[in-house]
Amino acid sequence: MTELDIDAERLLGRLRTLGEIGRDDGGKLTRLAASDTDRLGRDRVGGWMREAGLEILVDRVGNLVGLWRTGAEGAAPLMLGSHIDTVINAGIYDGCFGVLSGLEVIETLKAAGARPQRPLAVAAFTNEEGVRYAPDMLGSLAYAGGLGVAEALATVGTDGTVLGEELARIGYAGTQEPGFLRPHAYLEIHVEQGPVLEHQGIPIGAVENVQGISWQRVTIEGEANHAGTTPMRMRHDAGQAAARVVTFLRERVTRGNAPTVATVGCMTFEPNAINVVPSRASFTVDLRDPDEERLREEELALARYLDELAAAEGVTIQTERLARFAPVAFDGAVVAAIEQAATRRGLRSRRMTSGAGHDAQMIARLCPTAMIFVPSAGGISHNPREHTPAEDLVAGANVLLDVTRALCGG
Ligand code: HGY
Ligand code: MN
Ligand code: MN
Repeated sequence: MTELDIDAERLLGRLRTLGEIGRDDGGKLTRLAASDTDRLGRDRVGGWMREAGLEILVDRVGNLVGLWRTGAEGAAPLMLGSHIDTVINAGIYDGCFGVLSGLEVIETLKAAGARPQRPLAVAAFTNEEGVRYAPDMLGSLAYAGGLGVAEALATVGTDGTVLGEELARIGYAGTQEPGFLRPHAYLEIHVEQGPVLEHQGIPIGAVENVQGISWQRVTIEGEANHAGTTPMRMRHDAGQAAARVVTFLRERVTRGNAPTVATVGCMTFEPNAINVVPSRASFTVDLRDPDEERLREEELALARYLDELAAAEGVTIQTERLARFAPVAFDGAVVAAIEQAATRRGLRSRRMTSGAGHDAQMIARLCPTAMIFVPSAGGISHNPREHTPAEDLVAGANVLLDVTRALCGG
């Protein structure tokens, strides 16, 4: 296979440009799914896809796809992609690196006069982050047939908006049915968002599986009372009960050496007044584990603890499931192709598990799928300090190019 390289300056420049879209007056970057800033990001990426001569296709849940109709008539496309929606106060690489690298690979092949044996597509999936609308990976889940379109569009956000209405408002309520292109294979490149590659000095991760995810919202109803006059033993303090759950989770998942992780990322009290015992606490629990059995055990242990807590504190506790995805194993042949491509470029690689959820976790239901990771500085992500050195970004994108060529004869 003749050596071909991506256009590093074009890729890095686009990452910086997209990374400026959606910053607030304080410079914080936030492009929540189907928001006005998400629209601006979509418009920018769709413009680059159009300039590259790709056909732009949008499905009913807003998944944005650029398609190069080439190769054998009727052949299933090789799909690249990720997401461009972000968390709150985000970095510029999470998701965006995957979409822009996929576009860069296609543009490089087109410019080189390559003649792939199959079409090439690059997708930006809706609402991968799940910050505004749960579950996360909603767009790719719908694309893979794991969530009905009507149900997806009826999803109510944390701000009370309805996803379908918001997609229509920003002009991305497309007409294609999710899954309209069934990929031959799917490849996603992503920053690792963890410390492993950097710590080991390895530039390429050949991701062979993604851990399972369990999201739920817990609501504790206690009794408002006077902070000064109510004896401690007479309180039904929803805030105190919530704090005990947070401590329980930390102590439970750190008691052994299992890789289970637990996070309480959102918490609100009512009436949220300095001198009122909280009557209500609402918070989210994010549990993850690469082993389905262990994940289920952790969910059950939490449920048991909530029952005990309700009795002990004299409160009522309700839970609402927000997302639940089993661990996913990727395709061994595609993982091997990633390792071979890295080796051919003289790059060390290692097989690894993804701690974060990804669209690939959903598209793996449709076709052979795998991911490429590049190192994250300090293992940091979901944080404006998220960073990956340019040489690692370019090396990763070149490996994506080579695997793409290997998979579609480009
Ligand atoms: O939550 C996740 O793992 C991903 O960032 N949506
Ligand atoms: Mn991501
Ligand atoms: Mn993310």
